[in-house]
Amino acid sequence: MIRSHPTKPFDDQKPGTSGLRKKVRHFARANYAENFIQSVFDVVDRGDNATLVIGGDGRYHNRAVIQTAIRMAAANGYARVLIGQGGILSTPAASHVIRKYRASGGLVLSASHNPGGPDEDFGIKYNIANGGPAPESVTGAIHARTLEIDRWLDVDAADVDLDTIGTATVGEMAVEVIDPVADYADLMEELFDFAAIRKAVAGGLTMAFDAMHAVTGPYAHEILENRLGFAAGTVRNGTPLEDFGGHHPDPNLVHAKVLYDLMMDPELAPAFGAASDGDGDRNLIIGKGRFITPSDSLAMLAANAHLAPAYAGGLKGIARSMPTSAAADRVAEALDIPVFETPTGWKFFGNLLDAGMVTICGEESAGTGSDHVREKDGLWAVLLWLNILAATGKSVDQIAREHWARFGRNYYARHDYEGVESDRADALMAELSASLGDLPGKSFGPLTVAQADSISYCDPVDGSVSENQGIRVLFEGGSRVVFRLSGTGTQGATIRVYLERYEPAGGRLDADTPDMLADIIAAAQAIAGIKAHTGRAAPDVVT
Ligand code: G16
Repeated sequence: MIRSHPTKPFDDQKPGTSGLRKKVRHFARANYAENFIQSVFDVVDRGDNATLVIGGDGRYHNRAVIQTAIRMAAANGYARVLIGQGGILSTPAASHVIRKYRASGGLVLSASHNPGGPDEDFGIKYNIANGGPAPESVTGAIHARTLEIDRWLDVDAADVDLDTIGTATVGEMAVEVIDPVADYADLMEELFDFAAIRKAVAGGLTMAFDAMHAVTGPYAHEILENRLGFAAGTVRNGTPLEDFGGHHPDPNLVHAKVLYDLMMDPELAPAFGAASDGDGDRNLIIGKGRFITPSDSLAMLAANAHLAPAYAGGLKGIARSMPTSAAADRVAEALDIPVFETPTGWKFFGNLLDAGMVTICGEESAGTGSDHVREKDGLWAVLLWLNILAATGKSVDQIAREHWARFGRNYYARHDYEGVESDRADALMAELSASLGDLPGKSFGPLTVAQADSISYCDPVDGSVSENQGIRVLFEGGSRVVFRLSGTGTQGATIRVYLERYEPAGGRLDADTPDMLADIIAAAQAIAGIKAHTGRAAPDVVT
């Protein structure tokens, strides 16, 4: 029997860059998750006999929300729900399952790279039938619905056993608990030359993969150790834990420092090191003695993708988010294919991928992916790197050096100021916006501003316009600084400052990044008055 529960709207359920993210305690309040899920069900396209995928990264509160979502889906007329065993589906695996089983959409329960546990973060994101994050037209409709919702529906049913693969019935709806790894691992085996990688492994290729106690552990065990033959122990921290072992599952140089230190150790480092985040969509790539920035990784993967079977026919185009360095643009130019610059957020790549205009996409925030799914995909990037290493027999360092010698090098860093009072961060951005017209022609040390603007994006496929997507200051000679507020935090505001300097082929290609960026960092301070606004003398995280 369907039950209708009266409720009142919450005024803070506007989805951010990647869905609704809040502290667990905030999410666990009466009606909070229910209102959001009901708002999704009330507005999304699903037709008759719809299938819904529910996946999560295994963080604290995952199982409780899954049981709620199952009862609500049954009351809202879904015919079938697919759930990963244990409530687990990495975000890229969820995207694949939505596409493969022709689901009308999916609920992805994750706060990505944010910490987990009773005092940490939780999130819900809705993905549409193409497997990708809902576009702004849909998230806008969901948000509007949250502001007027007055009831949510469920059925009276016991919890489903999430740990046993099989089928159950809730109300009139079928619930299928599926193997979360198999479909995804099979897809990877179709895309990449597993035989060549296996041969390289047998020939001595070694690696360390840090799953950060997050969702990729089971995927990495199956693919890297079982299918590709890497030694047991290659996958570290491979058991998903509800609190990620108390760590921050963000694969960057700060939170994956143990891996970084290992890879910089000339005696102990394996040939290749990688990590992934809470929900498995981000990646960190480090060769022995050589860290690869996410922006460079996108460019190097694009330049070498033809070595993997799925991309042997070439790429249709490349897309990158605006704060991502322009390294990939030079590859696109050499390949004579188009490059698209989108706002931050994977959802902006969806239309380009669906329209067949691009094959590979990437973001500075450690996300890279292709048209195989509609999410960024951490293990996919790792496997494409492995495929390239196996096909060329070169080291990561060699591939990087040869790339820079050919295309030049985009020195790049991101400075994050975290937990800033929202008012102060807003004031900084407002003042910066107001000063944009005065900046062109002004000099900061050796740098002169060529152009300064606030980014707005017109989607080339559907013509939709997204405004205020960050502030960009371009200097003469191709250096650049971008300022934007993070859309994924749950506490105060995070100011992100993206710094980039291009050094052409034949220039200084092996200098230290902080040295190369020093003038731009000083200019960014002067332009935005970060210290005056935030009281912070230095960023909290540099990646
Ligand atoms: C999400 C989006 C990414 C985006 C990132 C930006 O990542 O999926 O496409 O690059 O947010 O984060 P911020 O707004 O904090 O800079 P994720 O991994 O959190 O889903």
